[in-house]
Amino acid sequence: MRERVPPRTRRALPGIRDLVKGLRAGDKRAAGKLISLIEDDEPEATEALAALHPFTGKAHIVGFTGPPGVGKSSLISRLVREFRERGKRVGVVAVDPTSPYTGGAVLGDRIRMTESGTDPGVFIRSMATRGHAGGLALATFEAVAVLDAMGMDLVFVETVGAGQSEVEIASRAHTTVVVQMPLTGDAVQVLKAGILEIGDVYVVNKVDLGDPESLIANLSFQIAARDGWTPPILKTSAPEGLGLPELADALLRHRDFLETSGLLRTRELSRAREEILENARRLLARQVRDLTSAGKRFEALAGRVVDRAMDPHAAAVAILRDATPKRR
Ligand SMILES: Nc1nc2c(ncn2[C@@H]2O[C@H](COP(=O)(O)OP(=O)(O)OP(=O)(O)O)[C@@H](O)[C@H]2O)c(=O)[nH]1
Ligand SMILES: [Mg+2]
Repeated sequence: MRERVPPRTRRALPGIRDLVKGLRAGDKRAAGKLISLIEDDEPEATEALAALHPFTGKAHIVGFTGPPGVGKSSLISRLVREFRERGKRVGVVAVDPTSPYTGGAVLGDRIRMTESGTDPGVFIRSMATRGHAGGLALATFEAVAVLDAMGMDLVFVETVGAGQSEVEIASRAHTTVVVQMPLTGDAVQVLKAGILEIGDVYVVNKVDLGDPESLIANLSFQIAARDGWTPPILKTSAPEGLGLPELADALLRHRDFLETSGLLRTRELSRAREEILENARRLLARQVRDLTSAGKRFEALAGRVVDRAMDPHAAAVAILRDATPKRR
């Protein structure tokens, strides 16, 4: 006998309500499901995020950026342990499906790097977000919002790769950690453009492998105090745990500084502005997609453009004029 599958209608909403309730109660399966909806850019995710929004805004969001292989994942794994020992709940969002977070290899056995891990105070998730109509940054911070609403005290965001967009994502956090490592041999260390402006905390990792002093001198020469905060430069060795308590302390100090100086609100406002615009762009993209897949009108416009009866810009204006704004 075949089970009857209810038609997919707007009655999917009670399901979302249950997911949100589950998430608030700390259910990791609910968190995983919600982040999957975000990854797939499902309209249900928008519904869920609207319901979650009042419960967000409590977590300390820390972004990590730095060249591939510099040790970001290793440092985050260590920090998760460090903050668990301090009684904090920690979430991690890694913006890359290739990041070695699944399988528990990085964190070892005590804390599994998967959402099914047994420690209720840790949730780690790698995200694949290519093709997200709102862009990578929006998808990332929607996932962060899920972990925030789940009650995580800290949420780490790891961006992988050396592109400008990854740097921008990391710097949208409350605290941005820029990770570098000393070069061995006598190669001259070249710092990526923009890196000197965005860091709230600088980490020179892998100090067990090379002499960090010239890099540190280089950094401290170039990094200036901003808005009353002088970014510290810390030395770490992730496998040995060297410098990790100091790094954890620096993150908390920066959070305190943001709160007492009022800069926390400034940063939140700037992120809110970005997110409003990204949501607007996504709405537009969805409307255009609906219209183009609706077919006839779109094909007619394409024909007019080819016939030189209309230019592509005017056709775009026409198609947007047709769009019926929907909230989703
Ligand atoms: N010797 C030494 N090895 C390290 C240190 N930190 C990380 N590693 C090693 O360096 C390699 C890359 O570390 P990851 O933590 O994956 O680096 P990542 O920056 O997250 O790399 P991507 O996500 O690919 O950009 C791994 O083999 C780590 O074990 C360190 O402080 N010392
Ligand atoms: Mg990594």
